[in-house]
Amino acid sequence: MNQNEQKKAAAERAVAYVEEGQVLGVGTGSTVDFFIDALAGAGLRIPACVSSSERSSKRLQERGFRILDPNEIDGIGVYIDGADEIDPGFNMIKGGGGALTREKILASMAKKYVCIADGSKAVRILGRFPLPVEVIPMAVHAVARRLEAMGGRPVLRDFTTDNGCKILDVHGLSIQDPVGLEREMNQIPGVVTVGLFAQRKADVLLLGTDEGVVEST
Ligand code: ABF
Repeated sequence: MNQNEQKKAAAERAVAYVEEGQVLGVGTGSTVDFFIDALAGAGLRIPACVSSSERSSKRLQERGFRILDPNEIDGIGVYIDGADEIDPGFNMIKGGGGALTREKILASMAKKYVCIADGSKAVRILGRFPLPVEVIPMAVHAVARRLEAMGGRPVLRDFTTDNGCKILDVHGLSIQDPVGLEREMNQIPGVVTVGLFAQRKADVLLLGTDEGVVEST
């Protein structure tokens, strides 16, 4: 299977994790796009969805799903989203698409996080993919200096997030302690969100591979 076929296979498998009658959390990305299409064909009873981007909300609405604001609900049953990297402990780097803050909020509200990804996303140690860090604009320079002091090489992305903030992509990290690094980076004044999902990591991984979808919990 090529990369797209792996994404599609993982996404289709995720439909089995959707809980009927509960608000569904939906992430963002090309793998999630495949999931939304598969969900639309499944005919499940889903009262509403919350999504991590305008892009996913639009795709869901076009297929007949009702979208709610997260402020209107108390929690999410299942949250289905992709990743840029995932390690054997299910810690993830996310935010390549720039939606990391909304993704982290929805992940924190969910009882279960199901990660869908193609085989290229599975790594032994996180960090080859530059770690996205969303930052308040006036703090970009100060935060960049702090990230350098932690051994990273931050590069400012030419992009403004849905929250009006900037993203520093931190290169050159080899993340041995994902929980500790997430905690440490979260303490830097001006950091909105770190794209390290370790304190709230995935519960289930559906990984598309040449041999089919590998399902692990
Ligand atoms: C979201 O989509 C992001 O956290 C991650 O950056 C991206 C993965 O994209 P794709 O599914 O297109 O590889 O999950």
